[in-house]
Formats: sequence, structure tokens, C-alpha cells
Amino acid sequence: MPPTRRRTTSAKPPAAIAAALAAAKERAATLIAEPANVPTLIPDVHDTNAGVPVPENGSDNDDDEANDESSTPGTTGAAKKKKNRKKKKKSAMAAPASASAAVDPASFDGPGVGEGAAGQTSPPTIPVSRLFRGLYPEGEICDYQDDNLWRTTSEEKKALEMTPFWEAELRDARRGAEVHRQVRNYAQRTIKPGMSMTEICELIENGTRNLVEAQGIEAGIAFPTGCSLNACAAHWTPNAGDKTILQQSDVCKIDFGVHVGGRIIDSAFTVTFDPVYDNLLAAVKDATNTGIREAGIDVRLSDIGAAIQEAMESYEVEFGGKTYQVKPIRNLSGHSIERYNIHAGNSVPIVKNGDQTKMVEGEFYAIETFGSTGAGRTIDGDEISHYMRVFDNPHGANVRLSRARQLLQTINTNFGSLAFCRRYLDRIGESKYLLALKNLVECGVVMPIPPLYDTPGSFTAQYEHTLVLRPTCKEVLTRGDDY
Ligand SMILES: [Co+2]
Repeated sequence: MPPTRRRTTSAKPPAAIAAALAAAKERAATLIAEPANVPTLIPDVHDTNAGVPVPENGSDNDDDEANDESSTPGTTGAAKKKKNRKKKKKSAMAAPASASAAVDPASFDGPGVGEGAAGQTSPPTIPVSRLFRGLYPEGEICDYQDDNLWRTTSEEKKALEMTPFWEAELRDARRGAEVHRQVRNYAQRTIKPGMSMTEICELIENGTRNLVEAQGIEAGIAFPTGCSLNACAAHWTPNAGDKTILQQSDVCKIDFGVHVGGRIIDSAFTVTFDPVYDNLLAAVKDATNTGIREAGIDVRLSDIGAAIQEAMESYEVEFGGKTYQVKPIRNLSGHSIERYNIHAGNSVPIVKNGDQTKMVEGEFYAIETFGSTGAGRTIDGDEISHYMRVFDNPHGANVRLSRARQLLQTINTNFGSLAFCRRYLDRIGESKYLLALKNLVECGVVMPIPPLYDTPGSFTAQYEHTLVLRPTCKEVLTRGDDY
């Protein structure tokens, strides 16, 4: 989920940050003090199925190693042209070519990761807390480079990662990431042309709620399920009554989020059914992996944007005899993430933009890139589904309308400062709320988040991962063997 325009006055007050951190610390202490609250949940399924991989025949997205050579035998009709593709050496941080390479198996404490996780049902219903003994799989581990290589072996930094604060950060983040992998694995195997966009969202949302054991704002869905189509790059999800059906020719961005204790996991991929889009997807996947590779402590945000732009623009795609250089959508970006705050302050550009801000230890980032055959810039659509309460304005002191105050209370209880959509209000029993919602927007308490469209007729694609700049290494939390 890319950031929406921020008000310049929205710098977070230290009080809000302090409160969030205090809550996280308290949570950490509880988790560390009571490890016994997890094992009681573990059913027999863990033992009976341990080590038995679930057969997988879907989700055969090419990885970018495979796409690196310009012609893929058997892909007929697909434009496979590529311009001056710069061959960069794949470092240790490069995208893994397979599940076995994705993460060192020795680092796993559970029976499996994401795709093929042992013991999961289809559709997914079993909470990941039951599939793992409270020790969730690590993401992809990348050593820092050059001036920060010392961190890899620093005893001080290793000790820091053993503190309750860091253990809780990683446990919550990995639990959410594993939910994301398992839910998206099912989504990738299930989403087909002819399904309604509502069905698609509901299968993802039901899976997420089940696997993360959604409860109030303690754990659950982190934001509306984006399933933006074609020229729409982001922030579209169906409202009630929407009749949109997924078409064979569509380019659909599935962007969904999971959170545990407000620790948000934000990851997205693109679904297509026509090989004509393969190179567009390859461009964006490469651009996102480039951003992930470049990210690190002390790295300037603009430099990451420049690397992403170079990767993205090195691809060409051909539709109907016309050739397009893939453009990054320059007004969209990745973003830093804090507990209960999806867009915490830093934006990670996908073009060179001059931002000299450096990434720092401990930050979580969503690295997301968007490629387009259109203008490479979006405008707001008017069919709004997404909303988010302003992070530091829970009380809405200036809200007078009683129905609006009531709705704000409902929002605070169910979503807090997490983004939500109209369908989420519908399902908790709210009705006739549009006027009150409009009032909350006018009072500056809730932000509408409009869908974002590039040029009519254009196609846009997205890939996104969440990573954390750990003291000793960079961990790509949401890495899977799919992307
Ligand atoms: Co995002």
C-alpha cells in the first residue's frame, strides 16, 4: 500500500510515539514472560504432518533469474524484448531463485514456510500460531555491506537483538509475514478470471483473519485488500454491491496487509493470465528486488530511488505492435512503517528525487515499486473505498455531529489508526454511515484514500515486500518462493 499525500502538519508528536513504544515494550515483556501461552495451542497436526510438504502445482510465477535471459522458450506471443539490460552481479541479497535458496533451511524452527507449509488447509483456516511453536520462520537474511559489514559479527548488536523489545518485534513481524505467505499462496492458486473482485477480497480477508487470529485491534487485517485493475495502480477495493468481474486480460495488483500488535506487514504482487504482460511484471519484480538490495542502514533514500528507476527503465514491453519503455510511477513510493502507522514518515522513492534522508537501524520499510505503460504518474479517482483515521487524532475534539462521534468511536474500536474500507464497516454492522464519514473527513479526523489511476488504457504492475533493518542484518520479512 503506497502512501497517500501527507499533510505537512502531520509530523507525529513525541507523545504518540512514546505511547506506541511503551505498548510494544509492555507487549514484549508479556510475550517473553509467558512463552507457555503458545504451546498449549499446538494441535497434533504439527507432529503428524511435520516435514511433509503439501504438493504445489500453482503459483508458478517465474522468478527473475529465469526472466533474466530475454527469451523464454514456449512463451508465444509475449513481447520478450528487453533493452540494454544491464547485467548486475547478483549479490547475496539478490532475489532467491527457489524456495530452498530463499532462506537457509537451518534457520527454520517450524515445519515449513509459506507455500507448502505443512498442516495448512485449503482454504487456509489454521492459525500460524498452531503451525509454529511461537518461533516463526525468518525472512530472507541479507548481510549489510561495506561500512556496515561489521554489524554481522558484532557481539553488541547480537545482544541487542536478544532483548525483549527486539524479540517481540521480530516475532510479531514474522508471524504476520507467515500469514501473508500462506494466504497469498492460496490466493495465487485460487484467483481466476470470472471471479468477482469481492469474492477475491473475501478469500484473502477470511484467510488473514483465520491465520492471524484476528481480534479487535490486537491482531488482524492491516488495511483494505487492494485489487486494483489495469490503469488503476493502487487503493481500489470493491464497495458493497460492486459487480466487477476479473477478466482474462486484466492486470490485478493484490496488495494486502496483516498486523500483529500493530506491527504491520505490507506486501503485494501482480496477477495476470496472459503472457503478454510477463515482461511488465518482470520489470517491476526486478525493480522491487533492486530497491530491497540497495536498502540498508545509512543508505540515502534518493539513491534507492535511482537504482529502482534504472532497473525499471531497462525493460521494454510490447502491446499490439507498440513498444513501451516501462516507467516507474513517480508519484508513488515505498514507506517506513511503525506500529499502527502504515506510513510512518519516510518515503522510499522509485525515481531519483534528491531526498538525502538516510535509513537507520531499527526501521521497518515497505519497499514497493509500480511500473506502467502509461504516463508514469497517477491522478485520484472518485470512487472512494479506503479511509484511515489520522494517526494522532483519535478524539476528534472538533467533531460536533453525534452520529459522526459515534462512528469515530466505532472506527477507534475496530481499526484504530489502521486503514479500513466501507466493506469493513458493513461487516461489523454499520449502515447509513456515509454522511457521518463525510463529516469526519471534513473535520480532519479521517483521511479518504482515493484510488490512483494512470492514463486510461495503460497497464500498471506492483511488487512489494516489508523488510526490517535489524542491528545485525537486513531481514526481508515477506520473502517467499513466489516473489
Ligand atoms: Co505499502
